Amino acid sequence: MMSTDDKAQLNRRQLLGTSALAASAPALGGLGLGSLLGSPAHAQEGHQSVAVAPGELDEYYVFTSGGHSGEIRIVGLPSMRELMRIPVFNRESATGWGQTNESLRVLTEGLTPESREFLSTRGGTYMNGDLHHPHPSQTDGTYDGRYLFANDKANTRVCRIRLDVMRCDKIVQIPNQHTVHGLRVQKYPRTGYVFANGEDGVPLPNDGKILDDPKQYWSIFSAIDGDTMEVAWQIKVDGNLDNVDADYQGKYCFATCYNSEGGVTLADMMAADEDWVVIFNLKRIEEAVAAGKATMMNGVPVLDGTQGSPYTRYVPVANGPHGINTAPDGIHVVANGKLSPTVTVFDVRTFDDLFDDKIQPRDTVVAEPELGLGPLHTAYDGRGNAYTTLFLDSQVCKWNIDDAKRAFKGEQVDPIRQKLDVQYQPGHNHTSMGQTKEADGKWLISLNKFSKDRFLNVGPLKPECDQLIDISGDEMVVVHDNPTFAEPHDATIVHSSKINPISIWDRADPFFAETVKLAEADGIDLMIAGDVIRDGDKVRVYMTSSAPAFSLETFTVKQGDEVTVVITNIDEVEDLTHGFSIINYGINFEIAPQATASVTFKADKPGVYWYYCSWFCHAMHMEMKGRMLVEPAAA
Ligand code: CUK
Ligand code: CUA
Repeated sequence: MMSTDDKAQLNRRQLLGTSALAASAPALGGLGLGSLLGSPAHAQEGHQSVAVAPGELDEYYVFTSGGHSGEIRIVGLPSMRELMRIPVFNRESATGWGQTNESLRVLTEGLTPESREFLSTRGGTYMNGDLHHPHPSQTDGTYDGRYLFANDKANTRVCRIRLDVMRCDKIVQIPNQHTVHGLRVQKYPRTGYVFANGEDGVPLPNDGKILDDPKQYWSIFSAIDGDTMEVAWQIKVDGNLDNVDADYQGKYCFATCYNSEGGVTLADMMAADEDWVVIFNLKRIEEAVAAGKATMMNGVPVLDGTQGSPYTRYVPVANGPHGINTAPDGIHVVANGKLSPTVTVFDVRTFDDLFDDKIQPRDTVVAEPELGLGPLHTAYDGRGNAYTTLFLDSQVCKWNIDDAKRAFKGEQVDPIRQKLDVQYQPGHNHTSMGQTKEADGKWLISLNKFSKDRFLNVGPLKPECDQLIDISGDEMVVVHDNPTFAEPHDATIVHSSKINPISIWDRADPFFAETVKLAEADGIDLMIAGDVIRDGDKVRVYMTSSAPAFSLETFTVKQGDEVTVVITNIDEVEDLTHGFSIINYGINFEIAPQATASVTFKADKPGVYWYYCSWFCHAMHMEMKGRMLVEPAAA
């Protein structure tokens, strides 16, 4: 049955315009939200169906992180089918990410000078990354379909994925900072800033002059300009920084700190009873940077945001908070206790007074419910309820924000609505559209760290277990288990209407514009190419691909030449991708319809080397091949 609460919240949703169907829900009373808002097929128990029939499309895109796989994955919801992988901080065999000149440009151009030098003897780029937090760009508090941003915890980078082509087009490595962990985007007026938490403290500069002296280590908070992918400003903080989120007003962002002690051992980090949430005042920071009050370090203005600064406020919370999540009501922010069984609820409307020193830091706290053991992250349904993962209890706890506030004021009310077992040990969780003001309260995904007995045994290394939970009714119901490879930390569930990718590349696309310029300088028309240009010991081989043939069936180079093969897929058919692989030369990449892709390598082995199309494209796909003849140097 629908409670009065639910009805009130439905009216709120109606105001926000999130669902035309929701408007009729109160009148229909006992039917329950699931049957009104769900997919066409409904199971008996009244929960929404996960079934997406063959040929049918999912309602949502889920962008999940690949953790230390370094990639982003696109999953369809509710089917939980994996739709695509976007290589980012990894090297990827099928697409040639990390091998093509176009991808290497993305992987190398944003490196710090120091890393460029470090990597010069290591292939020029990092081969690993640890991608935790994928978050799409927003305009006015909801997704705008432009970009997706994510962090690399392993090598202190932030990437940008273009959502029109689902490809990474920019990576910036953040100077002065040691790791990027928490990452979220500015919600209002638009993204805008991408906020990136520096988790670990190091000396500034970190050049070896200071080593085992933790008192001189600093953590850094960075704001990256999402349009230019340059670091706009940084701010030095006390303690460390774990997770971050932003408000819906464009005024503040806030981060958790689990190591206020500045410890370098587990015992040190857990020593104090309290840590804190640090709040950043964006306007004050921008004004100070504009007024030249920042110190330039490695090309970035850095402010001092340690305790007592005008730019920050430190609000004490129980030891070891982890996730921090802004509610879709635009008012509440929840910091998750991790080592404490509580979560701390802030009211962002109090932050102006806090920065004006009219109230004390703890006056910003409006509730602190005890939920269970190991609260890590919180998601929202847009109906006033919050869903917090309990890592140690292996549960999701559904609780009501208003009731938690009443209990905090001393009223006898239990904010907890339901505790649901999940399998097992959840980290992040996510609701459909729940990180926007258009939270629709239909689905929750719990990203569980352990799967143990949930799937066929695949050896000592088990998959993770992403569970889909129907939250459309009064009770949460687990409806699907999805095994995933290492390791989804975080995800974003975006309604499909917000994302509009193209199917065929635009020839004017900036992704391969540099390669087009190279061809123009050689006098080559890439759409009719079939030429070999020699320039000293540099050879450029231009060809087209059109099913089932490359325009060159043979080309000849000399041993020792630096060879660049440039291929343009002139097919205009949707989904007609070709590949180019040279046998025993370790070369393979993908060329999508109307794209140009290229690779550069040294032809250091003489002999006959067949190349072939590696993406099945035609009945004569097997015959789509040719030979590279490498003349011995002595000849
Ligand atoms: S962190 Cu992994 S479970 Cu990197 Cu967002 Cu909380
Ligand atoms: Cu072209 Cu297979």
